Amino acid sequence: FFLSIFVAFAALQTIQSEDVFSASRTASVSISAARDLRYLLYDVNPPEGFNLRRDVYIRMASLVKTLRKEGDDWVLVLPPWGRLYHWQSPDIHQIRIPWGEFFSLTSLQANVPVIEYEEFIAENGGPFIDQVLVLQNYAEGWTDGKWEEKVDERACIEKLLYTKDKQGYYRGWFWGYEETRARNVTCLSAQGHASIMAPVLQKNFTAVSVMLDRAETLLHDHYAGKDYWNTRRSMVFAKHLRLIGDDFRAKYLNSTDDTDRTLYNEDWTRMKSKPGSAIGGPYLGVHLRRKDFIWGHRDDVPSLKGAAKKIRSMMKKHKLQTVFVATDADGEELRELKRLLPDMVRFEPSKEDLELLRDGGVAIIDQWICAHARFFIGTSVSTFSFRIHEEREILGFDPKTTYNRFCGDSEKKCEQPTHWKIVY
Ligand code: GFB
Repeated sequence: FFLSIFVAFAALQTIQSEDVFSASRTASVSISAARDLRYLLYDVNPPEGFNLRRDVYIRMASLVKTLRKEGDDWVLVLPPWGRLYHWQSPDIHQIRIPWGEFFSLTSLQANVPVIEYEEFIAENGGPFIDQVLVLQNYAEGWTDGKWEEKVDERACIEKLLYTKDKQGYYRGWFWGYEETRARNVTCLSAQGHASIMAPVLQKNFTAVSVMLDRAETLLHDHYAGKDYWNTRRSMVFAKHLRLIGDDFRAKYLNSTDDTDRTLYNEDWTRMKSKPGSAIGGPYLGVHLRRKDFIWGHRDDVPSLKGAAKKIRSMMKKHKLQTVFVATDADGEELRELKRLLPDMVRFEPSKEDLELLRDGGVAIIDQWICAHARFFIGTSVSTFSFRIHEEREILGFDPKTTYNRFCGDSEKKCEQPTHWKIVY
């Protein structure tokens, strides 16, 4: 009896609080008989970077929407950030970072029910995941050269990154949460869009918590469609990062939202700028991707000299005196770049600030500043640049000012990035 009073009271409180964002809980109260609460967790191939992971989030959000349409009360558990290959600033703590440090959680929740991993542990009653599904391709590739959508339980192709402990639980990386363990691990060969997993999660693996590992194996349900854009628009950067970016713009780049016509609405559902309405600050924004992009000797990435030449010609053409450069160039290359462009402006936090912001926060501030520039030029096929394109699209820039990329020094056919228009 006491328990039922307690449950009813808790339910009442949930309803009374009218928290539109905790859709998962309100929905499960009213139709709890029909809809069971289930959790979808996921992780991505370890070497993948920050913005590629943001892309995978969009695919998972789409899957959760499909699952919610067709049955249970699914909630997406946000995989903590950390141990990213590109986040190499020394001596700072970079694991178990919650999404709330980089993104606005209420904004994410207005799109699809999400919770942080630690909230999952609390709700779930412990750090246990019922079922891990390790996604992989088909060992035999496409049969008959024909591509078809399919999912099948198969033997694991690569060495499994999970090991059984003495109690029979599976141990693995689990975002740096050593106490987390899984009850089951199964390999699935999957070929297709994110939502091909929906029937599998409804019929074959019916555990309460299911984690998809190597989630990047799944494709977008509909790249750049309405649902893609809703999720993308809901990925509002955390307010403190936007404010730091805005202060920097005002202080060093003579750029404010009023003069640049880049007024931002915290509530993404109301943010609908007219294309071409934004002017942007009086500077050229540059994203120059280096490191693993040059180590592969790709011919679509310029030398530093080539990049500096292009930057100067763009500044001249657009009558801009200032250039802001976001780059992951390392020591030697950065010195060379500073020699070639002595006046470039960069966001370089002090050691203390870096400890607070971490590499992810700095990446976001770099993107935010590039997103507010009068003109932008990025790096070929870098998802870091792609996310800047989208941010500028949201802010209402003329596509001519956005979809530009550097060409390799001897690249013959230098195709420029595709313009993806927002679907509201
Ligand atoms: O973001 P991301 O997936 O973009 O990965 P790509 C690149 C990482 O490098 C970012 C850092 O997460 C940042 O940590 N980085 C790159 C930068 N450019 C900048 C910059 O201008 N400023 C700051 N602050 N940080 C893909 C990777 O990277 O490239 C893949 O996701 C793989 O794993 C592939 O490495 C070759 O799409 O450019």
